[in-house]
Amino acid sequence: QASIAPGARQLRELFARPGAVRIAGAHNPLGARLAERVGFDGVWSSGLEVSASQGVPDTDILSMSELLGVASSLAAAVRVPVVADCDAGYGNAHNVMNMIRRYEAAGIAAVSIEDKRFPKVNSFLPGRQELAPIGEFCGKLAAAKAAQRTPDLMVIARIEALIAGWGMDEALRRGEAYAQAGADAVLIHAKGSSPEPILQFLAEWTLPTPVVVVPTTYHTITATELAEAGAKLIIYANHGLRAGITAVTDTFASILRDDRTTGVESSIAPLATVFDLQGMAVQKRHEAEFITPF
Ligand code: SPV
Ligand code: MG
Repeated sequence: QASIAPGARQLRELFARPGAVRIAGAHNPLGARLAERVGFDGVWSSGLEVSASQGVPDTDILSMSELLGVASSLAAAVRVPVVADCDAGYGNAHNVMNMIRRYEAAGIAAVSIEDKRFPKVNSFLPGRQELAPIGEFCGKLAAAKAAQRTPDLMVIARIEALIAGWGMDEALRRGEAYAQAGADAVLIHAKGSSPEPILQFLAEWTLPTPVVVVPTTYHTITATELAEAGAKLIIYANHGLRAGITAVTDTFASILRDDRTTGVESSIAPLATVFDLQGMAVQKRHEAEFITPF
């Protein structure tokens, strides 16, 4: 078994390479393995995916422990780094410090916290999108950096100014303050169908602090174009979840309609793939090594 660096070190090494790092959202270890298998550089432990998978809104309903449990299970299942969506940090700076210790101990490579008021609301939901004061959020970032015990864990500061309708100047002002407060990267989020605001932010960003983007609604732009514009980490945050919803719905409906499963057999994964993804081949090898000989 080849030894691999801890996730945080791996992520820093990926950041040091030219071009953008691409990661995909997951809400369980199976999804994380699918992302790893197709070749993503890492996995995003998505708050939206995890909350949706539990059937609750993405509005800080789940506790830190529940989200940590999932993030930790993803990190245990794959060899690529896991970046954890930690919403608004689950409270104030004290909560952030506790959160950092827990996520760090779970082998998470990077945590993202956003400058929303707790409880947060998913960025794509219309209505209340309240931002925390800049000073308060800088305090959370400084607390996060003070709390980490290993050098490599990255703290991503997520700017919600464009989401909340506060404009580009405010987004840049916040990003600069967050970099100053110690953030290892800033995430600029947007919810329009045009990539223009993101491209403008990238063009006006002058600090060496890397920029993270989440091209969910402005999906026509390619990763190559985003990388050329200066984005370092690209998060495909929820596509696995949404693909699953469509595929499962269509499959279930087809079974009821056809009165049998023959019509879906060719479009669903064979059981062999399921066994493979859950590590049956590895367990067989271990059986030969650790059980049968004794
Ligand atoms: C998530 O995946 O939970 C995110 C990204 O925070 S998004 O939902 O696209 O805002
Ligand atoms: Mg989220």
